[in-house]
Amino acid sequence: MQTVLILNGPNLNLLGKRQPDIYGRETLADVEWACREVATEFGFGIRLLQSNAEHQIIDWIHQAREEAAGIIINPGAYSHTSIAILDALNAFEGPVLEVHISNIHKRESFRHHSFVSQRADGVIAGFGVEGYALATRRMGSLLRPR
Ligand code: DHK
Repeated sequence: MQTVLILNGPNLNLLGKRQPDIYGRETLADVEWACREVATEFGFGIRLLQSNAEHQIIDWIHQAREEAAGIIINPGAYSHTSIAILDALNAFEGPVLEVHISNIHKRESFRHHSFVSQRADGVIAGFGVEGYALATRRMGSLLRPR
């Protein structure tokens, strides 16, 4: 069975608790549950991971080269700063979808640019945590074109 990695960057371990007015009250465990349901429908597996460390996210992307069919990534604040994560994603050959829970374009100007968007095959922003399940659905279409 193919696996899709769902990678989450810094502070997303606090999802559901931090700034709920911006990020909502659902947790990463809720996100995982919703994505697994969609992935099962399409016949692939998911592995949801979170780290506050840039190097860990890069190592997971490198591992994905051997182990994953696609990557869904919310790089958190690293979206706006990390050329290293962009470079790692450029070394991955499968589809990459970028998720932001909030609408980064409606927020501070330093959030408007994402390095990762230069590699992403699609970007979802401002759909709340529902964006992850939507990205998982899109990943299903990309992995199994009808
Ligand atoms: C999450 C974060 O932690 C922020 O640093 C980004 C993103 C936005 C989100 O909307 O999911 O700027």
